[in-house]
Parts: sequence; C-alpha cells; structure tokens
Amino acid sequence: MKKVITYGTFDLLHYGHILLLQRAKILGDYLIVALSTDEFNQLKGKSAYFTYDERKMMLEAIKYVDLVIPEENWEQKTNDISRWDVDVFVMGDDWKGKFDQLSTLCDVIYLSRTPDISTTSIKSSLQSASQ
Ligand code: C2G
Repeated sequence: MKKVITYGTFDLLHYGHILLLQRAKILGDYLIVALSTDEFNQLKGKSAYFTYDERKMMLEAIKYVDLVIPEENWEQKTNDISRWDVDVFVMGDDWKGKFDQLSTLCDVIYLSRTPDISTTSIKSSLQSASQ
C-alpha cells in the first residue's frame, strides 16, 4: 500500500483544499492528513474559524481522506513519515522547497495551488459583504 501524507489547517474547507486532497490521493492508495491543532495554529499565527474537532470531522467525511492525525509542531514530519510508513509527502507549491530535506525519507511532491481561492479571501469577502 502506497501511503501519502499532507499537512495543513484546512479551515473553512473550500475547493482548493479538495483539489489538493484529490490530487494527493491519486499519488497513492492511502491518504493521511496531518491537521494543525488549534494550539499549533497559534504558533503558525493562524486563528481557525472552526475548531480542530470540527475541521477533523469535515476532513474525515471526504472520500479521498483515509486518516486524520494531529499536527502539533513543525518538527513532527520526520517521525510521522517513519511511524506511518509514508511513501509520498505532498504540499501545495506555496511551500515549494520548504520540505525538500524530507526527500531522504520519501518522495516530496509540491502540487500547484488552486488559484483565486483561500480561507483568507473567503473571510475578507464575507467581512466586506457584511459592511
Ligand atoms: N491549498 C491549495 N490551493 C488553495 C489553498 C490551499 O492547494 N487555493 C493547499 C495548500 O497549499 C496546502 C493545503 O491546501 O497544501 C492546506 O492549506 P492550509 O490549510 O492553508 O495549510 P497551511 O496553513 O499552509 O499549513 O506544516 C505545514 C502546514 O501545516 C501547512
């Protein structure tokens, strides 16, 4: 079984996230999503609208996703890859080059980010619509 892993906050789930997960799943047979906890989001300078449990439940409902685990820190990726026997590490290409060091452990693939959609843009357009 070829295992793929990806990481993220996945707040206000949108089609950019879904297209990332869809393409990540095609790279293997089993897709693990390491989901940023609320505490780690604070470290990332992000405040998610939905809680970790709410975001986890939504990801687990996606047919491409086989397992959701918590992402609690920047350093866990190496352990995750060996613990879960991961063959492919995938991220959107806004992270291009940032995780190349993992290529000694597994394939590292950066997928093109879906243009014109982001959690931030959703929040700001809703904010301006309500004014
Ligand atoms: N993404 C995408 N297209 C978009 C928006 C997001 O392909 N329009 C991808 C991102 O590139 C990322 C994934 O969807 O691979 C999740 O995006 P975020 O929730 O914003 O994740 P991020 O905050 O970048 O967290 O340790 C890594 C971090 O946890 C990544």
